[in-house]
Amino acid sequence: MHRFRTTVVRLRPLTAQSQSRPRPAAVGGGSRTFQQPARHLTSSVAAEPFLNGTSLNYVEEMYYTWLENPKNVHKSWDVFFHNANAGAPPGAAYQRPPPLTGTFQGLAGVQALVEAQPNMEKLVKDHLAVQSLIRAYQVRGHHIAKLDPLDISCVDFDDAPCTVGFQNIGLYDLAKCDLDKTFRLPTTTFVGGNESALPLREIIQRLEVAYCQHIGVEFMFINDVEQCQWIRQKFETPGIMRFTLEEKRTLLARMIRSTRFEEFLQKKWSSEKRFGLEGCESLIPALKTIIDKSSLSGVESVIMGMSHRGRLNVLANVIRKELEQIFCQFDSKLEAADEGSGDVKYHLGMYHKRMNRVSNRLITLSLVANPSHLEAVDPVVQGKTKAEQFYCGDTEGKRVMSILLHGDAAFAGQGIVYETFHLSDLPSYTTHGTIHVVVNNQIGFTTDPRMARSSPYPTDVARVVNAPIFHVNADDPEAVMYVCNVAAEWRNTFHKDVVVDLVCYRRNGHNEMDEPMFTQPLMYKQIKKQKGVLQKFAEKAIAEGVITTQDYKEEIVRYDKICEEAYTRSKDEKILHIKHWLDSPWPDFFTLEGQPKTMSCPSTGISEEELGHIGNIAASVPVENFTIHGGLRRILKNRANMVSQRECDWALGEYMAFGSLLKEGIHVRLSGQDVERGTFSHRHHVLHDQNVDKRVCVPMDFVSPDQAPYTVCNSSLSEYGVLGFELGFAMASPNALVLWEAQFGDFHNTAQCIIDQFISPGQAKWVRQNGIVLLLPHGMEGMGPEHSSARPERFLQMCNDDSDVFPKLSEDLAMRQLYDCNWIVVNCSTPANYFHVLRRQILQPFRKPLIVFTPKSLLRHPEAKSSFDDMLPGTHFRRLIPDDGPAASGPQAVKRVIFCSGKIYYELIRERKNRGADDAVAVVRIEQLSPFPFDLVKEETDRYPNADLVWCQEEHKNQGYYDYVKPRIRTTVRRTRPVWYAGRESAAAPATGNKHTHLSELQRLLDTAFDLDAFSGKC
Ligand SMILES: Cc1ncc(C[n+]2csc(CCOP(=O)(O)OP(=O)(O)O)c2C)c(N)n1
Ligand SMILES: [Mg+2]
Repeated sequence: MHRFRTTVVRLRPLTAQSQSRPRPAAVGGGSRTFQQPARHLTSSVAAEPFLNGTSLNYVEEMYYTWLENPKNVHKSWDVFFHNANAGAPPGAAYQRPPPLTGTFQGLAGVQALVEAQPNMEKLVKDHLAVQSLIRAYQVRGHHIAKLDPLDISCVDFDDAPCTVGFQNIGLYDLAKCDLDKTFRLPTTTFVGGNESALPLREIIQRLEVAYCQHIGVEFMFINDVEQCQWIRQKFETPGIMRFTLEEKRTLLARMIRSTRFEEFLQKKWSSEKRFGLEGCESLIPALKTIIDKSSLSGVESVIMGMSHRGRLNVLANVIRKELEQIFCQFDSKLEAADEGSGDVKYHLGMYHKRMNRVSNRLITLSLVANPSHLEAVDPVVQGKTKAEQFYCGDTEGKRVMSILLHGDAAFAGQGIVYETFHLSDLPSYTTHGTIHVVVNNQIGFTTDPRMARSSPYPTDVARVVNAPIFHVNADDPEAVMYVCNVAAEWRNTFHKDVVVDLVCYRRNGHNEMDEPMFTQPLMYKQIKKQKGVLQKFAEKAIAEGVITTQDYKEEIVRYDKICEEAYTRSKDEKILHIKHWLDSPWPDFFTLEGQPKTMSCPSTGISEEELGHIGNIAASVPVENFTIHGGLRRILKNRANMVSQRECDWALGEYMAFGSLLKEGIHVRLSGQDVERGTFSHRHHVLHDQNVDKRVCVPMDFVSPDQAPYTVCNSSLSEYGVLGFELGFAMASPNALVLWEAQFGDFHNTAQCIIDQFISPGQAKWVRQNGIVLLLPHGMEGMGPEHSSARPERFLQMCNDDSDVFPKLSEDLAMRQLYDCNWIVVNCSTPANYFHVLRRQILQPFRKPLIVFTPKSLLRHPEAKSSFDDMLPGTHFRRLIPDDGPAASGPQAVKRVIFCSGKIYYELIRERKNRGADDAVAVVRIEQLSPFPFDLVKEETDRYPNADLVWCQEEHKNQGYYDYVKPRIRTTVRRTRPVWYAGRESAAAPATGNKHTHLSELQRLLDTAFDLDAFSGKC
């Protein structure tokens, strides 16, 4: 009894879940009122020895069965439920069941029944025990499943004891003699098939087959009963894992391709790194099964992300990249045809449309190019998938889906995996279910899982989103194929994430040159003894008569010949075209040669009428009976006033840019933390009804009846995940303005990997363009070391323009510079310029990432406003804004030109006015920092021949823009004039935490900027 109690205690949290199962409709019409048995019974549990917390499960089972048909339960239960429904007080109803024939007749009758059923307690206990045992298999069967082909698994379940198996029935107070007794099966199992009761021995045997062979199903944490039942049915139903002869032959053929491909590469290029798949060859049939099944259910496009392991094999045998294109990548003599750095072969992406032979439907497969940084591509794939779904109106993910492949160490170790999972169920980020496949070779480079993670499985991170996890022994290709089928069906049914954990091994070292015996001697002794999976599977298939030995050998010869022929053809390739490895082509956007269709950009201004119209939308609540907050009413009124005065603040400038692009059919998507309102409460793109929960209004949706859709979405609190996602979204189409806004600019560094590995060098590595916009609030406003700097110095340091080369001046210089740059970095000082730069992003004939340092206090600065005149047709983005005051009218008399960027401009002109230095000092704003406006800076330095040149910034000297602009201004003046510095001194932190220090630093730098003797005598 003690052991039984222990088991019960252990299982209690699990049994509690069963109370949430859907209730079957009551039979026989409306008379049954006993709708919540668990609750009725709980109240009287204390009074009844056999009805404790755990037995509720059993009673509940009985109740549902009785509801379906009273004859399906023992008469005593029938009477009991009948009486309870007839109004018997709960305690009395089950304490003293009445005689079998009558209605409730009082305690004497009930006593008679108990006496007539002396084994009642034992009966209940045994049924409970069987039910617990079944549940234990469902919960813990995977603990003892034979998942590891090497049989050395280091999965550590801590103190969780094994509670299943014949040897453990004692834990449930069952004895050997019970094995041949027949037990009713609860509705939470499908092991019975068509039987509703089975001998215990048979129940256990079937559970062993379902849960403890080569598949370990982890799903009981899912808190949706329907989903649990679905999985149980898929794995418990007797004989469910059967394949046709045809399916088995296809599987073998795929195993042959997978295995022989690696062997071929090994034979031809034995000293090249390829991160082969040996030890997990069943990955290829796994992916192909998922794709076949998904194609059959209507999926037309699959977007994949993966790291190094097996990538070439996936390209060759899943995506079907021409083999010669892969082989020629191994030729070190091939010249690169494209500009840029290119990338190593196991990072390149691919896009391919082909006929799926199983479904006979066209399917597009793309593999997104990725950096070495493991898992970084995950959110990018999700974003691209979401975009493709969005643009084809696939609101439920039925036509476009993603597959993510992971390594075991990376899946457990990289936080981006978790961040990406958390996007999976958010309305503006969900891709309606991703299939994750983990190549779990039980090692990460040289590190053993026992040192690499604290969770038993590498897949435990997926539990947070209630994704079922199917662990499978990758040495059993049939089991692999089965779980992949189920995973694809799961996604197609529930549109939620699912994980396939391919438990395998890595036959070689981390790469083919690496010696694994240094660090994993025992594992690799075992691996050396391990028969290859193809050989094992082929032997089984031959023994079962699936294929003859001769057919098998011929199939191998056939595939080897395909490889050889492709190898011969690959020798004809003279030039390496990275653009043949494009993952996201934009065929209509470029010419057939992949060039921009023009090299000019039209005016980014819009008509007065349009400005007025969009401005009025921005100032209105365009739906009836919608109560907005009083403070917002004031904001909107203020906007209306600005519109009537023909001017814009920052928020209105942004509105004009978005609204006009939407009107022109360009989708705009703004995503990031709290972007709907705006961190600084200036934007208010989503209005909330003050009286009705969740009722919102997005005025931007009312710009024009045939406008493109506007997406504005508050994101999860993740930078890495969300920026990656938006980058992927922007990848799908050039005809969308996709913006990610950081809460404060400095938080972008938690997404540094996306910036460093994808955004900055993406085009150079992968010949693909991307027009993503990063909005990074920036400015020294006394808020302390954080919340101040978006780190302009880092973005500028990564710009690819040459500080020492003054470009050849020409009409199209600005466009050429933009075309050649890796990204554009701006700090706009006026709403009009912000408006123009956003519109230019779309109107220019190519796509480049745009980094915008956005203001905070300037959002409400009375002078940081623009007139409609600066936004009308014929106006453009101004890369540099010259001084237009007295200094510009008398340039010869100007003693100093202060170049600056961003908010400091307003501090400078205020100080200049205070000092009466308007004639002596010119203040010039560089709005586009990179590509650097050499031509316009030259005009300014030429205009003021007698002035000294100063760069002024509010950031510290080793930060901000100084190191970037100084050599470029020097190049502009052919190093004939020095460029002095007025700004904060070098420092480790971006800003002081002390308000007083902040203000005195500011004053000091302004003093220097206007002290015309500050630099005399220095050189
Ligand atoms: C973010 C990141 N950190 C470190 C590395 C270096 N690295 C490359 S492969 C690897 C091991 C990966 O192990 P696992 O995810 O299990 O994949 P496997 O190589 O075993 O297939 C490491 C640490 C990397 N590529 N990316
Ligand atoms: Mg690994």
